[in-house]
Amino acid sequence: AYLLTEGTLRGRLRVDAARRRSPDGHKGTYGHVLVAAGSPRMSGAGLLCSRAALRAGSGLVTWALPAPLLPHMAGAAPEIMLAPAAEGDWDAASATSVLQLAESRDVIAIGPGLGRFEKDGEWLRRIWEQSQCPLVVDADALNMLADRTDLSAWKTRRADTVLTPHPGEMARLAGLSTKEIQRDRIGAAVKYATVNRVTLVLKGARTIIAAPDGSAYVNMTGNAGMATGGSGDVLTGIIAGLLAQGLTGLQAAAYGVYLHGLAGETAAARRGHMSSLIAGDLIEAL
Ligand code: NPW
Ligand code: AMP
Ligand code: MG
Repeated sequence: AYLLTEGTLRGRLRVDAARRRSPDGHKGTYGHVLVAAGSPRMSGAGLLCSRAALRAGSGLVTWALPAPLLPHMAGAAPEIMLAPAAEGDWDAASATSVLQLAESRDVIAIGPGLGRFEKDGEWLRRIWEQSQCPLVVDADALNMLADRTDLSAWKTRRADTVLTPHPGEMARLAGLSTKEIQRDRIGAAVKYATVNRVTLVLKGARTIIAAPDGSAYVNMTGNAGMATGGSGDVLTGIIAGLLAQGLTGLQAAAYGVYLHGLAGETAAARRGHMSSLIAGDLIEAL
């Protein structure tokens, strides 16, 4: 495993070259993120994820959300476009809506605040197999994968796929306890990434980024102030925003985790103490 430093990002991962903003670029140049997230009790997760994608530099963000949320979210963040994708809760038909919306977007971020609405993974499987664009899978969408779904039986995705579990979600994915995951974080992340051919971000202090080829990176940025509700939803948006700008799954995951941690350090310094940090501060610090 490599330490994730600025040198690693610029050198081995070649992130620098992929991050130039062309002087004559327009909003279409920098990609369009589709965020499929949120439910009535967790609308904040979708809002944080969408705002983070914009702050990471994505040109456009559309937030696909359950229709009942729409009147409450209109105006919450005027830069974000809203698309009702489910009549009530996320249901079987909403996968079709997400796929239709994704046709004219460059990346899908899926999972924050969806709630637990379906256990067999079929909903996610449709989006996984039928969408052509890079995919970031987080939170409740990971829990669908974990419910005894054999991911290796799913069709290999043509575009990059990034999974962002925290240790609790990773334990569900791997069928182990959180303690077992924490005992060998690099081993668990590399095994899952190589077997399932995904980029795996195992979050927590010293986040691990594992690539499908078996290489792994250990992030050193961030602080315990980031252990606060919504902080992971922000990371999902950042990684999606970087994918939309043309970074690969591994580049976006590694650079996104690094930036997310740096934002945590900046936000803690601005607040005066890390204990006061909240997830929205990370977005402002970006
Ligand atoms: P324990 O307690 O240590 O055994 P869940 P969630 C473990 C949304 N949100 N190191 C830990 O287990 C999300 O997007 C919405 C070790 C913990 O109890 C999801 O959709 C918000 N263990 C949904 O809520 C803001 C760790 O996992 C368990 C660990 C549920 O997500 C909040 C919790 O995992 C939230 O983001 C670590 N570093 N981290 C909003 N404003 O709308 C976690 N664990 O049960 O998957 O619950 O992560 O809160
Ligand atoms: P989630 O649990 O999905 O909200 O994600 C929490 C986010 O905060 C992840 O990106 C974690 O890596 C980060 N985080 C949580 N605790 C710490 C910590 N003690 N040090 C650094 N980062 C942390
Ligand atoms: Mg989370």
